[in-house]
Amino acid sequence: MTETRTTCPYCGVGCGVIACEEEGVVSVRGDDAHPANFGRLCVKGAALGETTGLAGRLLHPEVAGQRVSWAHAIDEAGRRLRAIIDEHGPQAVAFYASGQLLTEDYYAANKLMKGFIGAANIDTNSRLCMSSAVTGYKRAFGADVVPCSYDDVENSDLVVLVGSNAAWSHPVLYQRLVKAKQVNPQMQVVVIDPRRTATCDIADRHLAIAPGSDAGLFVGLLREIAQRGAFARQYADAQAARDSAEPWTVARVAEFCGLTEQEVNDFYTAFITAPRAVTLYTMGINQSASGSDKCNAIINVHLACGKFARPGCGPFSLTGQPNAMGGREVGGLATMLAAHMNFEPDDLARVARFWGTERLAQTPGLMAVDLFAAIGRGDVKAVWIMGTNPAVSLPDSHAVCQALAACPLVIVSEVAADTDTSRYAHIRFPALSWGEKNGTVTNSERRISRQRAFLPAPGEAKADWWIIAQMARALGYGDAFRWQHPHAVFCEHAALSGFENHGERAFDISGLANLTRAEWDALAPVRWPVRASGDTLDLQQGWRADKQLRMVPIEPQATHARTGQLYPLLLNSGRIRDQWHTMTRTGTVPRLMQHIAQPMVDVSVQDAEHFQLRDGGFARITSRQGVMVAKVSIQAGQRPGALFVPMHWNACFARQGKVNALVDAVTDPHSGQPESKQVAVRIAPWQPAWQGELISRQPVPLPSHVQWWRKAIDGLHHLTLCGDKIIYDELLLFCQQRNWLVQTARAGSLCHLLAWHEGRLMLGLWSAETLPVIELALITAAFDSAPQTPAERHALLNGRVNGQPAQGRIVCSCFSVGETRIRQAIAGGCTSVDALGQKLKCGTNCGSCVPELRGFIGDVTGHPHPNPLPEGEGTDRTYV
Ligand SMILES: Nc1nc2c(c(=O)[nH]1)N[C@H]1C(S)=C(S)[C@@H](COP(=O)(O)OP(=O)(O)OC[C@H]3O[C@@H](n4cnc5c(=O)[nH]c(N)nc54)[C@H](O)[C@@H]3O)O[C@H]1N2
Ligand SMILES: Nc1nc2c(c(=O)[nH]1)N[C@H]1C(S)=C(S)[C@@H](COP(=O)(O)OP(=O)(O)OC[C@H]3O[C@@H](n4cnc5c(=O)[nH]c(N)nc54)[C@H](O)[C@@H]3O)O[C@H]1N2
Ligand code: SF4
Ligand SMILES: [Mo]
Repeated sequence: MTETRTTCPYCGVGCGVIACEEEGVVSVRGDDAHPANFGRLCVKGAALGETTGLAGRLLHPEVAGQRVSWAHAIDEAGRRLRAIIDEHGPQAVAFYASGQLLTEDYYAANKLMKGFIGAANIDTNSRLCMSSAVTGYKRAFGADVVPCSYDDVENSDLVVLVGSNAAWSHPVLYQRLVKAKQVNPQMQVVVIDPRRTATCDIADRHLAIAPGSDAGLFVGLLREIAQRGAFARQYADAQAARDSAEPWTVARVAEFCGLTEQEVNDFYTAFITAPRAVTLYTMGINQSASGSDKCNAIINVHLACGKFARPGCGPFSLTGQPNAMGGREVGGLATMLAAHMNFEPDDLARVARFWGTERLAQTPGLMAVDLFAAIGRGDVKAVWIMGTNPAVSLPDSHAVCQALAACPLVIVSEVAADTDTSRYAHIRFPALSWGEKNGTVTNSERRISRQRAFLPAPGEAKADWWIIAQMARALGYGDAFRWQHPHAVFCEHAALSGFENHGERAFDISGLANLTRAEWDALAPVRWPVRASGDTLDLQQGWRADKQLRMVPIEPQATHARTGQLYPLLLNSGRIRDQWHTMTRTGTVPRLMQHIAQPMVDVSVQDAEHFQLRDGGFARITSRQGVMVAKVSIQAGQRPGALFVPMHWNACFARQGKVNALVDAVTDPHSGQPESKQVAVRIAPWQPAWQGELISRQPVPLPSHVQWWRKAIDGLHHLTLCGDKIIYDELLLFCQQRNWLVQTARAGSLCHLLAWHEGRLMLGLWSAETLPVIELALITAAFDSAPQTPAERHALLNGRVNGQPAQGRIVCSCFSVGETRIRQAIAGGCTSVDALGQKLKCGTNCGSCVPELRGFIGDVTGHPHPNPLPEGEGTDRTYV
């Protein structure tokens, strides 16, 4: 058994993980010695071992869908890229990268595009995530510096979480906060979020703010700080910021934010009087057409009342992805140069000197949304996408897909064989995944940690930096990309951070530039800066004089989304606890799908009533851009007028589950970040005629009128289906064409079908007017080893094996009441149909389930249990 210290590849908390590998089986545990998590892991981190299998991996290079050698793939990609550059200039090509690349990969991609191809058209998914936060810090501090650490969160008097559902998105940091509050019950926690989230569990106060209105709250706080004489220090533009805040009285704030004056006042008092305060902010702030202003509104109040540059204080933007921060360090965004330098003459000359290039891009490149618009217009003719899935995650995804479909050259570096984006790729490069790749990542608190390989490279997959270096060679720039190991890339990056720095750039890790490979291999987690001179530059403690800091005058803006008669509701989107982004990894782990298996739409009680939505039923959500289908979940903590859906589902996991099909491509004018959190929509109930579960050995093509959701299941395909028209005939034809033996049961709207081939179960469909709850464990066992007797086969056809009843099957269709609940109620004393009806409502509408209810009651008292499928309904048929 080998044990390897590495870092979790999911969120920006950056937890240390110890990976144990024994004969290909991987298990993980938290690393006690890692200062981000001290041994803790969340459910996603704990399930990492279950994601290292090779099912669904892209393992060989492909050109036009055909497996080719690496030499061929690189040659083809290089030749086609070169032809486009020669004919149309470097601006006609682009890279679109990711905060999930390692720093070494990211550095290499940025160097190739900006330094040698000579255009700055490299942007990343961090544009959708962190770019407003970057703009906020740069405007205030003159540098992209996060001035806080996790210790500050634990050692504060007031922790404000705004637009952050840390309980689900940054779970281990949230757990540290929970613990800190237990230790220090005086600590106050305020959550500012339009909906009541899991994060509110420990909140002393939850401000259910009107969507998009946060700037009003913080600008009003700035005014209040001045009014109460708490303005501690003076900064550039402080007066202008105060002036702009003047109209934002408590009354106006309360109206703008949909809060009571009391709520606003109480929050202001808590903030101003707390000796120390930290504000944690994430996507509820950043993903807005005025996101950078919201970030500065938050930074302004921390500066104004001196809750800054001392322990337990500060404006703390949490990074989302494991290496969003590393991407900022290498200049992965189109608007920055490497090592925190900018498109300014001195910086440009310095970077060109360091890289030894005369081709360095001189002006910023296209930001993500503009980049895909340029692809759509045909201005950009080639795009290389690495480590991100823009066909899902960018707003207005229909337009993004159209752009990709029309783009003459799409190259995708991926770990997954099939993604929404890679379906458009002409050339696919197989990349190493977590556990196989080797390099560094930087977390939210600027801590650099090693991700170490502990598994062999599968198939022909290669490290992203290696693929980039090969492409550089193919394009004729090989001399500047001679690295043989990620250690060499890291040292070059570290050296650039210190190059002609003279203490001017906060990002300086030149102290790590001369690490030997062994030292780099053993590198312990370390926070930057790490300067070669050994000088410490404590970014938490007054690293800049007050006069170098700037307050930004803010005019709060309403959300861009315009609701009206046609689109009366605001749609919000974000994370669920157990899924990661576009599900390419977490969507394959059965354990992670048990929590939420289908995209839901959270609806307030009032809206559910008004739009006639039933809890557990389906709804169609429509915006000016597109439509999605989700399961209705009525939530007491949901604001009337606002809906919430997960961001995760996509064309690989559902027919119409992609929220960005609805999102308009509106962006912040300073940061280019899209307004992903507010979209004007309408909602309507949809009652499908039938619902079912389909489990098969191989994918089954489905007609476009069927809605489906993929569920994670080992070695098989499992779809939950529903639609207006039953697919019995199509399925029968599918089996017929394969000469499979079919066994069916049909009774009214109920349709069960099993297909057999050479004694093996090939597929099973269990469908009815409402979703039959099938006994999954027993059905998957039947795929492993087929039941032998006709009686067992009949029981399987019924959704239950060996005569055991399925758990939780829906019995009362009208009120969606399942067998398990009914049996529990009977055990609890409901021994008549009337009593059951009073408690659960079952049987009180159409009454067709009453006999079955009686049967259950009889069962308890020793009477026979009626079989929902009468004997003889199942028929064996052969199609030859
Ligand atoms: N489980 C899980 N964890 C993750 C990820 C994942 O995919 N899954 N992804 C990671 C990444 S890349 C990121 S960026 C982070 C994101 O972490 P978070 O930002 O915490 O996640 P979200 O769910 O996108 O949004 C947070 C909250 O913003 C709220 N919100 C929406 N509009 C507003 C508003 O106008 N004002 C306020 N105050 N709040 C609003 C939403 O209701 C939501 O609860 O999570 C990281 N962690
Ligand atoms: N409506 C709405 N849209 C959103 C958001 C939202 O809250 N609402 N959130 C936004 C945010 S904050 C983010 S960060 C984005 C995330 O959106 P994406 O970045 O598009 O989502 P991921 O699924 O993380 O995509 C990563 C891809 O890289 C692949 N991959 C994994 N590891 C590697 C590797 O080592 N190398 C390579 N080459 N590939 C790899 C994965 O298989 C996957 O296909 O979504 C954004 N979009
Ligand atoms: S909190 Fe984030 S980094 Fe830590 S284990 Fe969970 S997903 Fe991984
Ligand atoms: Mo993100």
